[in-house]
Amino acid sequence: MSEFSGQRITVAGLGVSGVSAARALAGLGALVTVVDGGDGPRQRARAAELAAEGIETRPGDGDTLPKATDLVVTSPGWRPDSPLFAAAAAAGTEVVGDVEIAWRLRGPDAAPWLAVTGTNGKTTTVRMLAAILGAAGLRTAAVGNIGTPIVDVVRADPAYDVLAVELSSYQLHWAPSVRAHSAAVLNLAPDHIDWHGSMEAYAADKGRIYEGNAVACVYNAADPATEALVRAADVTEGCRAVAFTLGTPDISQLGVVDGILVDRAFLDDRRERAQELATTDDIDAASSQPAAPHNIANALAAASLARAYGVPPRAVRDGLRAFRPDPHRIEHVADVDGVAWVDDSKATNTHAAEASLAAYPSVVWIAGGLAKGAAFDDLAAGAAGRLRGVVLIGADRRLIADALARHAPDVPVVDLDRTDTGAMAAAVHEAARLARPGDTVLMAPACASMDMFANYNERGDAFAAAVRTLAAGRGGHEE
Ligand code: UMA
Repeated sequence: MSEFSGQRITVAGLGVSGVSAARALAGLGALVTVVDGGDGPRQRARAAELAAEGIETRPGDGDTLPKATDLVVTSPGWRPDSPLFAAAAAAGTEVVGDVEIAWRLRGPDAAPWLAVTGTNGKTTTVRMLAAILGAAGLRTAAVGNIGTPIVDVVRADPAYDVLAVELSSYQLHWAPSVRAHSAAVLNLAPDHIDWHGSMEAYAADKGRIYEGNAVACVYNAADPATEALVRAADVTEGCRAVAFTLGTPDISQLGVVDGILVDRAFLDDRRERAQELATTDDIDAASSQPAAPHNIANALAAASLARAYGVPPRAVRDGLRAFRPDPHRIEHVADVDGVAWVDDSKATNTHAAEASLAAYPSVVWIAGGLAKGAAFDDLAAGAAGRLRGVVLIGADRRLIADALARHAPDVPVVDLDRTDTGAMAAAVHEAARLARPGDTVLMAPACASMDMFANYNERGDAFAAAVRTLAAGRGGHEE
């Protein structure tokens, strides 16, 4: 018998996490109703699938709490101030996320979690971590915000040895009991402020990842905000604070010396010695490009968590060599008439866009989408000297246009005034007109994609398709 058996559970959201939670809970004998504010083709298709399995669904009504609900299980994207949760609070009903359910479903011998959060680099780091754990011969999976709901793997048979878990600030907000073996916060910059209400609330939710850590709290030596979260956390007795740095590491740090990733944290004689783990050339060894600094930082964070779990140095090297980066993350799509076209659709916030804009000397920048409460002044001021021109699309493009007018008044801006899916092809056309040989056209929107696309993958695919059409017309060279 499970604690959920016979309970009346309302699941909020007919998305990836809601469907997975609903199926798992119904399978354990809970009486599940899934509600969703949307009533589009996607929600209706999922509602039909669940209804066929005997699960009640209410697409088109995300505000009404079904009668006699014992527990609400929310998908991560639902804001804490949603009317459904006000109704739950009024009724004295607990609200938790699907990650919390996954934690409560673990058996006594369940796989420990190595958890990663941060404003940027989470997905890459978790994938690197899974590659390293796999190279050590461990049965593992990269799960969580990366796209595979954790509920789907916690009760897998045969069981996993250890899980590499990406947790977003939303998921951490709704998962009060999760206690990772070890966890890392990669960096902290403003994002999702509209959802959390303030930067402080966002940071506090991120900091939850360190609560109750058993072996190591991993932070970024270059980002004091991440260290402050470690200091504020209530961890298990004996848990250590370990930092990663792009410089020479101190004791209890992992860092880089002459292109070699070294560990001065997870070896007995760390006062006298450093353990070589890999070289920077091992990171994405298949690419001809030298590893970018942020990816070296991600590799060090992944190595820190793997070493905290006891993985040998050779597996760190082998895992990093085997790792392949995600599509849509600073992905070179084609060269056309001496102009490089780069897809960084994954840059869904200003911090990520700033990092990729800084990598190119002369850029035509395609930007815009859902701003999520962000301000664009710092980004516009920092990029001004590198911008050949800007093409704006999406719902919140005016915010970027206004910031550019303040900080880069001489840069030509094409405001497409469109939010339809076809706007990306028009943006590529305008960018081609602005670009000169030697420039890079960079689609790094600094915004979420959901105003125009299902997700950032679809946005990146639309960009790449438009660039390929352009290349075919002009005889360009595709990657
Ligand atoms: N919905 C409502 N009312 C709301 C909000 C949503 O009815 O107020 C409904 C929508 O109509 C939709 C469903 O809820 O049908 C979607 O729920 P969701 O937005 O929580 O999305 P899921 O499909 O369940 O996907 C979630 C994560 N999405 C978000 O956090 C927004 C996915 O992360 C994650 O991969 C997945 O769970 C599995 O764990 C995506 C993401 O954008 C990649 N994450 C953000 C980020 O990385 O910045 C945090």
